[in-house]
Amino acid sequence: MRDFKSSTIYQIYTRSFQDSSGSGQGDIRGVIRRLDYLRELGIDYIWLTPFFKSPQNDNGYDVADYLSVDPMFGTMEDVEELIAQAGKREIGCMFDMVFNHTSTEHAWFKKALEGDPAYMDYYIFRDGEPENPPTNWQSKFGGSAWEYVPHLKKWYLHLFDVTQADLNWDNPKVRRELEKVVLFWKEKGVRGFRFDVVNLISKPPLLEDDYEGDGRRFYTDGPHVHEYLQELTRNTGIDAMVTVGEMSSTSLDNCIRYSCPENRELSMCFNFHHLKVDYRGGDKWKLMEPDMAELKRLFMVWQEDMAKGDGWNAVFWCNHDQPRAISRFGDDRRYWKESGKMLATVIHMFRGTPYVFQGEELGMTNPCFESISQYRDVESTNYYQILQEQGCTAKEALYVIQNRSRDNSRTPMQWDGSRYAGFSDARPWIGIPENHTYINVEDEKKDPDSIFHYYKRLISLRKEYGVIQEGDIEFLHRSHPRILAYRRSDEENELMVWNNMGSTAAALPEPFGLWGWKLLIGNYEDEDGAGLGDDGVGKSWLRSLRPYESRVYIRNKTIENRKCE
Ligand code: TEU
Repeated sequence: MRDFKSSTIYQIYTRSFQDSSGSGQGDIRGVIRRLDYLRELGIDYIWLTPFFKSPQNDNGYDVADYLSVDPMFGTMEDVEELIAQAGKREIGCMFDMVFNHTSTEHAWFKKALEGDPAYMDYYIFRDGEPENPPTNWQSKFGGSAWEYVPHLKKWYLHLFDVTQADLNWDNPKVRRELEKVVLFWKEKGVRGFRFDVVNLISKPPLLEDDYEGDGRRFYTDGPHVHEYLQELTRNTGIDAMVTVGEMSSTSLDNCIRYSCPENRELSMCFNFHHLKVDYRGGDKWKLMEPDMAELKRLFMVWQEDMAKGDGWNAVFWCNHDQPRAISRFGDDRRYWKESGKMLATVIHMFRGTPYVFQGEELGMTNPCFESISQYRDVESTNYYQILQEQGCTAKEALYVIQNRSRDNSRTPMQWDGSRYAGFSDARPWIGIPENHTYINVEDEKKDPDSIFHYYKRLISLRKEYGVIQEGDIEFLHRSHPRILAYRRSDEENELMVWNNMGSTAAALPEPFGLWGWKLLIGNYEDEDGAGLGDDGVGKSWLRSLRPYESRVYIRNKTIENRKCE
């Protein structure tokens, strides 16, 4: 299996990828059926969102048994076959370990509720009066982060849904149990893991009220988190595998520590700072146009400083918790194709490991459902109410949900233009955007200029050029409002990546001489303005970029050096 620096990882939202049973829900056999597609795209690893036994209150992120497969998704044999079939295609499977919390349906929590002290110590219970939660911390899905259990006269902590109880990682027994889970899947042949909100696992010894925020500053990147991750890695031997931690509201310094090889914690981290640039006042539920200057600033800081610290980024725009990037940072109507390709170029030429979320490689968009009844996510339905309690009209609340709902990314994979998009024979569990009639795998495979073929090319370029994987990175025109330009270089090659992140043409602050440079990839069919000679090598100047235009140029340093000698 490929090392993670030259790999591209594909995220499968298992419930929405492919239904093989006619239930209207995606399943494991559906994933097996589509492995050849992923191989064609050039994918090295697939990360599957949780398919473990679960009441599905948070679509599988509420795990009731880490070692069994929810019948909704298939059987253990199906999973074993998936691992084997993926392996045959040189695709490694990464499973999603939700270790910050379990479902309240988990056997451990049930024993805790029976009052068994050993299992109560698996969770974070605190004494208290029914009307007075131990702290004022807020759940990430809205409301208090504490739930009262009358017969125990205690509260338990849930940073997410009330049915997702936080585990007590300070209890060594919990850590041993979770190591067993990792080893179980490792022995089945899994090649990597994604660890859900893993920077929230270490809570401070004293829980106190937060008068500045929702409590996150006390438990994010908590006191023992690095120690616990090192221990998990050491005791399970996963440092030879691909591991990625999802880091909520984290800091750059911590991400260096999580991902630098000498610390032996994880291969890489997800952080979300760049996906909050359209949160007004930092509030996800307050809309604003993306602040492109801030987006650029975050990319510059994280790309350059992670490299300096020998850390490694997971680079991405989309996942199952985020609206579709093309609807958010691009233009999903007028410049659908151009902006989809531009966004891909920005990420795929970065230093780090790119993640493609299912359908992103097609330019799938937000569905823009017209009624709240079409939304499924617990967070969306909660916030629809909360927004109205805060004074929004129902229409305004719906508008916010349309833009911010996690369901934006959870609609079924668009395989073809048929009624249920080739996802299922039955009515899917969630609606399908109407544009599946032309945004779909079948049509895009036929069109050599499609977003799909562009992703395919980006993925193969990373494998071909070491400079894309590990080259140094330096940004140019740092204060330009729309042009995101950077130089990558290693001993052999130099790369110049130009992106116009806006909907109108942009002049370069100074023309860029193309002599000696070769166009590696670009998102406009005609090469006007590229200044290319017949041999594809630049002969003149690049002076401006068209709306959402991307151009990547390469020049071989060794040839240049030879010329100088
Ligand atoms: O998400 C963690 C997280 O903090 C955010 O994605 C957050 O849930 C969202 O943006 C709220 O605004 C992970 C999973 O990716 C998500 O699907 C789960 O619901 C969550 O953990 C709990 O397991």
